[in-house]
Amino acid sequence: MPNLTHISKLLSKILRHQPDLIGIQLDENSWVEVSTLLQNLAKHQTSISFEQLKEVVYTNNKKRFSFNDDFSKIRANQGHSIEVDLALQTQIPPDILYHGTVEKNLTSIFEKGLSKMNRQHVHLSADTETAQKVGMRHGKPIILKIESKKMYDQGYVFYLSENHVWLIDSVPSEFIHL
Ligand code: HQG
Repeated sequence: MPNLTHISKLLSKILRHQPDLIGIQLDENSWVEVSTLLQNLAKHQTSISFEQLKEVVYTNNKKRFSFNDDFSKIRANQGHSIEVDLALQTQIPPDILYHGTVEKNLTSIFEKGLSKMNRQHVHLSADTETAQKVGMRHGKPIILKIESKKMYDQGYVFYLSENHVWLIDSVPSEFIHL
């Protein structure tokens, strides 16, 4: 059986970006039947058991996936590029949230603000360590401070994913500081 990290990466790809890679469809809230997922993975050279799938979900370092209450469905908690409605609850953010990026993006970010690019939301975190890790995925990390409470007070809507990623449509540059 492939290792857990490999399965997790494959699941991220399928459940956030390309369900058609293994011939499945997500429902409008991003769920897919666990049985369909496992059957179609098996058809595509990745036979894993329900127990192994549970292990991936529960040991995942960022809690990227969730089951529904009766374990019949699974979905990715955030990070989608395909259009889904995660039915997220709006939340009051802390005073400051953080965004990890890299230097080459800064001119554009300070000109246009933060955009969701290929994803459904801009991703922010409550701690600098997470922002550091997110930035590091693109190169030498730079951490931006976002005046989230001020934005909230001005009517911007914030969501918090199941795995504690703060999500928002966009962040205008006036609220972004180095
Ligand atoms: C940048 C991972 C130029 C933005 C992480 C980032 C996260 C701009 C890149 C999640 C810009 C997009 C998302 C603008 C934004 N001009 N560059 N106006 N606005 N950018 O990967 O936030 O491990 O789509 O700074 O942990 O890096 O997959 O977003 O550098 O939570 O679970 O455009 O992905 O989660 O890159 O990461 P991404 P992200 P997983």
